[in-house]
Amino acid sequence: MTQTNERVYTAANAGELREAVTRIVNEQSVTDMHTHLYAPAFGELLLWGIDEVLTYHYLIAEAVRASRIPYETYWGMSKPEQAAFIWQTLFVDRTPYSEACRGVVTVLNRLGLNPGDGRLEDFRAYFASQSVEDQVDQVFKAANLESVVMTNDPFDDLERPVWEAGAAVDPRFHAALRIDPLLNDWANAASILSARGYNVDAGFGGQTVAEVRRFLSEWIQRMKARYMAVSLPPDFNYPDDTPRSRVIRDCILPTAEEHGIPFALMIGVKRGVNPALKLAGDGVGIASVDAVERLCAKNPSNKFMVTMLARENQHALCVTARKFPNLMIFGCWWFLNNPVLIEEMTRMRFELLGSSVVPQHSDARVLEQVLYKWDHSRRIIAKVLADKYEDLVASGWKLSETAIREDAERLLGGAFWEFLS
Ligand code: HDL
Ligand code: ZN
Repeated sequence: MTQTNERVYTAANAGELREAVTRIVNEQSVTDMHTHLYAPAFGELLLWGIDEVLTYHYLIAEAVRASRIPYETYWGMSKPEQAAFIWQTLFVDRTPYSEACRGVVTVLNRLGLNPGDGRLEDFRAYFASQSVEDQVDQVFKAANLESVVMTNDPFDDLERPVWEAGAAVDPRFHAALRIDPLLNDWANAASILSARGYNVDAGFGGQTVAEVRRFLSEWIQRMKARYMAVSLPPDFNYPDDTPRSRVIRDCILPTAEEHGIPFALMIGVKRGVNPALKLAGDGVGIASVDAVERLCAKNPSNKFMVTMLARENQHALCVTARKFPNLMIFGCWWFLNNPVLIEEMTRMRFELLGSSVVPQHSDARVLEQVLYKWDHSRRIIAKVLADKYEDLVASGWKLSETAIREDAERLLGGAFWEFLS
């Protein structure tokens, strides 16, 4: 609602809108609802610093492609040698205008280091002078982050002990329970759970369903998980006669409903299309939005958050979100996290869903990446929002700064928290 004597935008002063939208979007702190960051309590699992920024798997793929370096030669190098190789290949020998490369330039620039003619040794000296706690504070402040959601995997042998030791986790780092092995590698996950004392067998005999639900509940409570999440291949279908559908139907959905948390599905990843690239070796495939429709239609008391990896799936996913209030779509995931596709998807979502969408998440794996991922995305979100506002006031609407602020708050975290509540 409009407050007295505040600025109001109409067709007459629409030219001033863009500046106001940019200012307000930049001032609005963000909840980054899907990352691979970890609170400092998780030690080495939190990646930060220039060598980690440069050896981001997106850049490994680009450097290996550009140089045609034999895989074993690259993997035989130490982390600093890999970082130096990537810096030389993508930033010295070539112009770094790809999105992942430009991201490194933005990170260095935002930290006050001179990417243009800076040397890797100078960057390393800067990071060596920082403590991880100070770096977290500085980066969260500079990126204007309110908090992030981690990706927490109880099947990970490095991470699990930190939770079991009851470590105090920085409240800016929320947890999400990630359960890919349970849904994508059932037989192996069943034997792991059985070895850990859950009465589970791959044939779903006896107490299996109840025991899988006990496992999920224990970890949701231990982590205070905001949601449960899984990444799924392009051929994901629901329902079908696979163990995946059985675990979703009998274990995940009733447990998510019991705890009042969403189930997040990230659909369309083809794991290991080039195993030699390791983490950088995953690809993309067009998936079925029909499965999302059936999940949402059959389970009206469950909440679903969905992001899909293929550009070709985005319009149908927006339409499906219009059909199901228990579906929140989110982010421009992975290979979609590039300006051309972020703009296309954000425009489509604003025109079909208004502010009832989570337009972006960072997927950051390295702390400093939030600096570029949010700078770059805020710019595009502000541009598209200003375009839509200009269309709106041209149709006769009166737009207050309060309304712009409320929209920005909803888009940069509010819609996510409202959906969780
Ligand atoms: O499965 C996921 O959550 C993906 O985001 C993968 O972690 C992927 O490797 C990635 O980092 N994408 O940005
Ligand atoms: Zn991710």
